[in-house]
Amino acid sequence: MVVEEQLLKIFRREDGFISGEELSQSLGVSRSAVWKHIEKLREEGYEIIAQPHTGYRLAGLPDKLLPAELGWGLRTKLIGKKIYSYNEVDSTNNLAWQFAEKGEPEGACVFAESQTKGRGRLGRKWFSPPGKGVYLSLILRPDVLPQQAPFLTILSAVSAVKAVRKVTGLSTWIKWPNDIIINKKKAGGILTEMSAETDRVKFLILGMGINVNNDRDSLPSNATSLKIEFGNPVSRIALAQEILRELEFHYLRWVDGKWKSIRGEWQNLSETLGKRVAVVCHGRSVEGNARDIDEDGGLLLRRDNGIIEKVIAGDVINMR
Ligand code: BT5
Repeated sequence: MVVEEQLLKIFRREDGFISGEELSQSLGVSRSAVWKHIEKLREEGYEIIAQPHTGYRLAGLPDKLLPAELGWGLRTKLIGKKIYSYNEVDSTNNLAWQFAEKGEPEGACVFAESQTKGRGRLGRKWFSPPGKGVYLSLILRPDVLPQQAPFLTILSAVSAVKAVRKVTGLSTWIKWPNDIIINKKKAGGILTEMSAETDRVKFLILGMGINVNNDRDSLPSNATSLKIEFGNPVSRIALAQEILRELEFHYLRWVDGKWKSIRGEWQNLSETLGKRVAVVCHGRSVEGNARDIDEDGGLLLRRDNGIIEKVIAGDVINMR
């Protein structure tokens, strides 16, 4: 463990002033080294008070998605066991993809404060201003068939909605397949990408973006943020941790073959189910009543001629 992480652990355990002498003994470094590590933590945004003859005290945490903050009290077995955080990246999905190709194990997660080329589906842009949202990408290596991969988007949407509800109490919904909706506006989105052979998934990258503390002027029209809806800023750390916990719970159930129980939750959280919709995909539009989802995460539409048609991707337009 790096010395800064050890220092944070001690500060959190003691919850008061600790002398430089005690710190230097616990860490096994000189007192001037202690001071240097404290300076490093301050540079990261930790507020540390130094009082002559008394010592140091942790007085404030940075509003940043740092591994030490995200990992503190997380208590997951798999998801987020390894966390990478960056100030700025092109896209967390790109970086996670590169890590996965180099053999990074399942459960590793990449966070960024901002993205210069945040992506949605079909190369669309994902607006990712610094310090406002949660932008994360997770490396997963499930033993499923490539055509089942879209179900990861379903379970991730369930996880995100449950996490937002837990942390804010806001009435939050899923628009099939990947939108997180509050008050009919988009507060988040999911982008699942896959590296696969014909009959084998090599890895999946689960990308998720949630607008947390954006004000109206820092969002596209028809988008919203948790702060706008909640009325107060929301802790990005608390939200990100809850997302990781929910993802672990649902992902482990999925790989255990229990997709039906996740479908049950999706049905309760979906704003698409039971509606008359048109799903537009590559210029083709299919209209019908949204009846259910299946094992592959596909949407089952009942056409006017009574036939059930399965759509596997697309944008949903609510017809009434
Ligand atoms: C999505 O695509 O909703 C998937 C978004 C995934 C973003 C995450 S952030 C971490 C990871 N790294 C990445 O590079 N991406 C993932 P889609 O359903 O295609 O929606 C894209 C559309 O949403 C855009 O065309 C805009 O209309 C709208 N949009 C863009 N930025 C938005 C934002 N911040 N909030 C709400 N809507 C937005």
